[in-house]
Amino acid sequence: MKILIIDDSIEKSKIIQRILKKNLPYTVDISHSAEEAFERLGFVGDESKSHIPYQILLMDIFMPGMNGIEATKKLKEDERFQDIPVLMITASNDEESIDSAFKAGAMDYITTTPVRELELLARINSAIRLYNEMEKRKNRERELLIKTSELNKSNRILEKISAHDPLTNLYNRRYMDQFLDQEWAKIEYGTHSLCVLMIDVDHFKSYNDEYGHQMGDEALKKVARVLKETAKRGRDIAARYGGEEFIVILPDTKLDGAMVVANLILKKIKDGKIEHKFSTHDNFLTCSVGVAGISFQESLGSSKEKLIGKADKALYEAKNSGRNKVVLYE
Ligand code: GH3
Ligand code: MG
Ligand code: MG
Repeated sequence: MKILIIDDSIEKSKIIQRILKKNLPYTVDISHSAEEAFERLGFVGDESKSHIPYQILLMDIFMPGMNGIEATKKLKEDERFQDIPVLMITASNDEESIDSAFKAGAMDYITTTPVRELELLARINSAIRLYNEMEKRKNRERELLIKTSELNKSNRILEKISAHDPLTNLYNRRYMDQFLDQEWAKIEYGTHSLCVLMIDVDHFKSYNDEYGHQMGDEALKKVARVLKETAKRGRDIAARYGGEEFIVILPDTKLDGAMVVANLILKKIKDGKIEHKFSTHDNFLTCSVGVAGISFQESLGSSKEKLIGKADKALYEAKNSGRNKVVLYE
């Protein structure tokens, strides 16, 4: 702890310094003017300096040049010095200047005609206590800030985890449900329809049986990548519905647009040439897609479950009529 006495009176400052040094284990320095003190404090010159070399200031009210009230006001306007306790030194109980000193930001004052040792020490001790309390508070605030930012980070991670499927990194069913609710609420008169594609990998059980579960997982990841890069317009999302079934939601999209996306998915998966001996198509992995859409008019009195049900029916139709194809619900 370092204390700085700022007083133009050599005699008075020495008396105060002697008392403080005799009773406290702290360094006590003297500056004979506000200007000199500013230099010691690093207040002038290097504005970026964050380390303040003194923790308590004793400031004479009346000094030639800049007086103590002005000096206190200037210091307190600087964020770095706002929490440093400033004790005013005054020869008399001049109410007006004491009042201005408090307004300038002083925490207390001592009268020095004469200097009373006990009173001086009591005031200094309460300034030290105040300083320590403020330091503790600042440390707690810093810790809290760190904790809050760690917590925000964990929350972001948790949010991501709770919305995504860990294998494919696509959205999961939970998120898809919420998303569909939101999009359902956004369907308005005059907008295009809201479309959904249900995608199911063909003969995937036999793929697993033939190539093993790990290869199966890799194949699902590849399918997921195709879905993600194909459903990429505006608010489009792809999600894992469960197992080897996926869903793509295309908000504000006409049915013919949804058919384009569905056929593109089919083609890209075939072009991915994932070998599958028991496939119905050239020994490569394929999928089937059911497409359904709903316009504003149709959405009245309907529900998102019904929309998914239609896409599911179309998918069933695609499976029954040979797989590896897109079927539109009609
Ligand atoms: P269909 O052409 O009629 O869709 O036949 P299918 O064999 O694909 O359909 P079925 O529902 O009989 O089998 C789906 C298989 O998908 C069963 C399961 O082994 C596999 N599967 C589901 N989830 C996963 C997964 O996370 N990883 C792996 N490797 N396989 C999975
Ligand atoms: Mg399947
Ligand atoms: Mg299935």
